[in-house]
Amino acid sequence: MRAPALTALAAALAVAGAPAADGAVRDVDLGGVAEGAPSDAWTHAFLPSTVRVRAGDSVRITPYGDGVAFVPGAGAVPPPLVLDASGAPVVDPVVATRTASGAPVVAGRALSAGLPGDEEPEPWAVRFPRTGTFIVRDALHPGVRLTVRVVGRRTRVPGAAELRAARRRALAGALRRQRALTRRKPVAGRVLAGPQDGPAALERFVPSRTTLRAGQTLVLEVPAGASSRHTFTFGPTLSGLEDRANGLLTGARYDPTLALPSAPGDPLVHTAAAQRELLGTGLLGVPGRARSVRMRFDEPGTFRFLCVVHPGSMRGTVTVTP
Ligand SMILES: [Cu+2]
Repeated sequence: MRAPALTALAAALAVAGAPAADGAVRDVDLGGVAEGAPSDAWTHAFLPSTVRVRAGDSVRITPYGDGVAFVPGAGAVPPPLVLDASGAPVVDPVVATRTASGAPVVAGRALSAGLPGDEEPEPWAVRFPRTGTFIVRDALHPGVRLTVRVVGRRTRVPGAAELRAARRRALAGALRRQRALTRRKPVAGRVLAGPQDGPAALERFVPSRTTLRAGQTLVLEVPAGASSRHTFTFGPTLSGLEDRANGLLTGARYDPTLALPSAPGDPLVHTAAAQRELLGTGLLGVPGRARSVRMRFDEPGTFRFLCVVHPGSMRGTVTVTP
């Protein structure tokens, strides 16, 4: 959440740095889903992912969800998460701080739409005064990038209608992949968080219900090259966990007790007592962390878990029989 004073300042700067009157403004979406997509579908992409504009034009990026549009300074691309001295993942402050909408791209200076707060994220524009090829990234979702080709003022560039059509095509392509993902079969002994195919992803566990015998071990994993961060977190009640997890990203810092593994060891050992406390994998696949962990279930019962990054949609159940 941003302080009100800062928000007012940002608004004032946004007006001061509004796109130049002589430049066109071209719209690009960050994320979004097509109508008819599975309810937990997500698209990790700029739509479209390439745009051609003239020098002096602006690209206005509308985020749908928790993406953060980010223009790296020359040679400096901070990872979405860095580990602080205690080993807890922290969002880089350069990423966390919103710069004025409409600001020009200047060599060596990073521009960021800032972290999403409690309110609906607002569109954020970047002006491209000079010709060349520029990359805008989603700072929170690795691999998600927008290529902006800035050409001379006499070169033809796509108009707003062409861009709209390109957005629709990109969404339709993602929808096909999202539907195919819903048909993907679970792998025995494993639970996958957030299946993904290219830009198409589902915010769910596959399978969402698993049954095994006491003493058996599950592999809990995220896909290779996943754009999203996920955890497997067991706790006494899902609503209590969800309360703790909500707003995980509204500060510049993850709650380390949720973001880090709650216990050492491989495998993590699940017991009824551990479930009453908190048993979590922490964020899987962040730099320096594995993308899978093993968890052994020692006591019979039915145990629910969720992902602290997506607590509303990503929930699952493990049933342990004697
Ligand atoms: Cu998740």
